[in-house]
Amino acid sequence: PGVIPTGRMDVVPHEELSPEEKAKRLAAYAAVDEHVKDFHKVLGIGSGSTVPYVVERLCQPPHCYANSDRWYVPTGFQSKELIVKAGLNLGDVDQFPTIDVTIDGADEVDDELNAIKGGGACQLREKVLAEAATHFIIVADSRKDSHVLGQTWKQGVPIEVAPFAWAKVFVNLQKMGCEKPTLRMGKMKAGPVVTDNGNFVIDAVFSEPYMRDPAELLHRIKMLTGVLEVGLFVGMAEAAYFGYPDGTVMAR
Ligand code: ABF
Repeated sequence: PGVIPTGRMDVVPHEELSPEEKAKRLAAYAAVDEHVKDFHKVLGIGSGSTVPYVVERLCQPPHCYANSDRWYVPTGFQSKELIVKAGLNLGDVDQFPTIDVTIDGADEVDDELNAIKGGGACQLREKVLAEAATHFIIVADSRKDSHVLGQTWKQGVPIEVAPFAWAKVFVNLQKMGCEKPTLRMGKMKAGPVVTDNGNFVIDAVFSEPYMRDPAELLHRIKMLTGVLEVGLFVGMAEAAYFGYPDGTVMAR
């Protein structure tokens, strides 16, 4: 009583959502309820189609009561729009180099909570926000849950590269054993996808033996000059929440 909830979002009734969307919403709500505390002053907001449900939850009681003194840091254009449209305080990582909790989606998560991220071409900012966070939490639907990376996400490891260096990195990846590097193109194929940081993305498919040691693969790719960030998030996540179409959520 006496406290005005801040933050606004239109909430689609649960029964109107598809089973996949319901699963994403339930995973996001469970992660927020478990990991966001009233005293947290800075939250990192990731990218993708699951994260809008994170923001939705943060705009509901009891979380919304903390919104007026809390700052939200986005991983890219999409999450910035989400934060602004929800009426939340928009911050940046140079203002808040330490974040209490970052919640983000993933393309695939293995048994050790290592993840492939970057299907939305935001992996550089996503990794900065994951590393800046005291607690990094993944939210996803059950299709992302995997034993070994590369089993369900067949598009390859997203690698953000300086535009000037993309062809050289491409050759480096082939020499390293990458089966199929692809320069990611825009929808109309008129030119490469350009990230929020003005860079290109190479999607690099590696066979299972490489994917079984994501730490080593990450290290080798990162050493290539021109590579700005690799969409392998190794040993970063504290927990992952997977929503299932039957309405259950599994946390690991
Ligand atoms: C971001 O959004 C990315 O790292 C990943 O590519 C994607 C996951 O999106 P979704 O929640 O739509 O599956 O988190």
